[in-house]
Amino acid sequence: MFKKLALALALSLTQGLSAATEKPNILIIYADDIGYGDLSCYGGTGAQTPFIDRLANDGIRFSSGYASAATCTPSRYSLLTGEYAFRNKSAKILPGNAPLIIDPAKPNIASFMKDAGYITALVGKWHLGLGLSDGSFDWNSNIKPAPRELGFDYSFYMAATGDRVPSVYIENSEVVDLDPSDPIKVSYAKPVGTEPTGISHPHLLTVQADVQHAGTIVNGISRIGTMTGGHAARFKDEDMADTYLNKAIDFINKSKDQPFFMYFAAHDNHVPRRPHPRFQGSSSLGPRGDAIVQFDWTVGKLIKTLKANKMYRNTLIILSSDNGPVLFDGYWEGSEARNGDHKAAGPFRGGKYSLWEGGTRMPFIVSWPGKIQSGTSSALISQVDIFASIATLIGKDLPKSASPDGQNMLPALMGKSPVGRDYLVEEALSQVALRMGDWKYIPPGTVTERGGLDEWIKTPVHPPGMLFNLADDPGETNDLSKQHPKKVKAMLAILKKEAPS
Ligand code: NG6
Ligand code: CA
Repeated sequence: MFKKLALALALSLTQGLSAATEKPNILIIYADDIGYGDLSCYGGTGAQTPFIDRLANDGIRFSSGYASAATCTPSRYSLLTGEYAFRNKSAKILPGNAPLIIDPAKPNIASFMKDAGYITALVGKWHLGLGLSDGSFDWNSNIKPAPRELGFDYSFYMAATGDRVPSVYIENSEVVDLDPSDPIKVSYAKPVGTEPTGISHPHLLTVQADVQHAGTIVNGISRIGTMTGGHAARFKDEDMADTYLNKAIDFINKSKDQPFFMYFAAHDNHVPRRPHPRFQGSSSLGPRGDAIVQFDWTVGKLIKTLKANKMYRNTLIILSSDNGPVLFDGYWEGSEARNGDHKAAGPFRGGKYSLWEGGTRMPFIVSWPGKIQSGTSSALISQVDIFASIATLIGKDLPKSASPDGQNMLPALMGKSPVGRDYLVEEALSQVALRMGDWKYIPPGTVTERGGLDEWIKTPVHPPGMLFNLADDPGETNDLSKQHPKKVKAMLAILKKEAPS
């Protein structure tokens, strides 16, 4: 009798466990504009990130993990669809009133996970457009198609970026706290309304901005674009990290009976950098570093929530960023002056907007304490692979049209194999380059990167292009194209095939 009971118990335990481990919770934590060298576990010195360092310690820290592009919209597009963003001509940095650029009729990672029995959520920055392009879109009624139509059961987000109007949150299909008698209008072309802007009322600003960021003033900060109405709905930048975190915590707490998939897309450390005052002075870098510390703290709280729910061991966490770092990005916040020796892009050249490695080489950490041994990996992997890899993980076939560019990198992501992709395409401002093995090839054209305050550096790339050996030369300073013409030819041919212009 006792034996039988014990056997039954053991059996149900193993069955329960295997059912649970087959479908782990999946949490993608996506930072904004945090560079390869910004986190202390990647050698960052200006801001300490103890919670992320511990996550990396529990899991695998990748040294060749990539965002698909050096700006936000295209990287996010690739992450959610498994398609290189250069295949979609609309996948460029979008204004706040752009139509949705992901086709709800095609599978994406959220719809796929929902179909697989997951409860799905988006919390944070969206920046992939909303509504249709036929002029029917209205901020004041049902916002559609939106993340919900793409398969997110729950969504709490801002439309674009912190520095673009409308400066409001949206929950599912409605602007949060919208007063119908104060409707929202948004424009990026001809200004709407008569509210103070950075140009008309510069004395109201709490931070000076460049001319592109000189639109409507919200919370003392002028934004890109103009808006009227929605006064009760406008967000306070200082509370944004806490607001997103609390929504994510609520979602996790409510997801006990069903595995969850959450895409948590933080604002930090995009501009405007207004971390909560309790983080003020927490780094040596000024607001930019304080926002990194705030991001780290947020990660710590998410992990604490998982642990409190006994979910941590059965949650696959992927932490990365959408593009490389930038110090000055429109507001005089003092990031240049305060940077000191901190190397935001680590050993790499360039950063946000740039085809140099700093644009797309990202911090990339994967943790699943129940399943993954800790370590580091130099496997070549891209965020475009996450969709296909997760599909393999949960054992569900990808629909035919899904994830055209993603490869199953599960063995590499789980630390079971040191081998990743043979090659991948890097994109910056619609230009492309190829990483293959240790080599990087940049075709003829121009490489753009942010210079000092409000400046751009443009480096011409003459035929036959530039070739670097990243193992010896991570800073891309020594062009070897003349020494290796065959390699140049072979890599150009692959690039032409992968990314026909
Ligand atoms: C640029 C903005 C920059 C930032 C970026 C988007 C100007 C001059 N610069 O156009 O401040 O908002 O778009 O960043 O307007 S991203 O991380 O979302 O791609
Ligand atoms: Ca970004």
